Amino acid sequence: MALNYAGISYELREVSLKSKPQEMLDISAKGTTPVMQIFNSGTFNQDFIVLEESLDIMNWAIQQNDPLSWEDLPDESMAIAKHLINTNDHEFKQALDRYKYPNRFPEKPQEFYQQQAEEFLQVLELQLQSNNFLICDRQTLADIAIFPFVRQLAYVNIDWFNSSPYPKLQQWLQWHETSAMFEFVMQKFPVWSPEQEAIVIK
Ligand SMILES: N[C@@H](CCC(=O)N[C@@H](CS)C(=O)NCC(=O)O)C(=O)O
Repeated sequence: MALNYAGISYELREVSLKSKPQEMLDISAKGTTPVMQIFNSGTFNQDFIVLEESLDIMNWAIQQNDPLSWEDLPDESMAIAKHLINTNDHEFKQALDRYKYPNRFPEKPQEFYQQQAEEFLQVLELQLQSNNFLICDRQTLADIAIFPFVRQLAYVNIDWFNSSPYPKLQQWLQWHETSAMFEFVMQKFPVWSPEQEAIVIK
């Protein structure tokens, strides 16, 4: 979404996590997606850098072009955004994984992990009481970094989520899910193979 927002054209290689291509592991032994290889333009020897974390990819994209000022925020708002993203990527993500796959974490019942995850939902709901988006009255990087994870949580038990006491969060999720940008990036592509013609996203 950040690449699309920044208007960056790139070659997309869809990967099956069950069968990671050697070409991916050669540039990133960590073996997680997304991973982005960026070639330095204007060099004769194929210099490149590799970004292995989605947040790094997002920040890189916005550094190239930030048309709607996703990162042009007052210091205080920026600090809140960073804090929310950090809580999302650590505490919330951990609770979400346990809530999503309770069989893999039999130490505690699923409700326990749901309650852990809900602590973050409450924080988000509070943020959304003053604005329609997490940081201010427009979409910023924090919304984009966090909403896919709230979406994952919602669909573990959508009836529960829709009847949960988080009406602002429900509206916020629905807004993002139905946005043109999200629909664009959710297009499905065949798994990459070296023989296939490059899929270039413009
Ligand atoms: N913090 C990383 C997490 C990346 C991550 O865990 N990605 C998952 C897919 S969404 C993955 O590649 N898992 C490795 C595997 O299943 O082998 C990021 O945001 O880039």
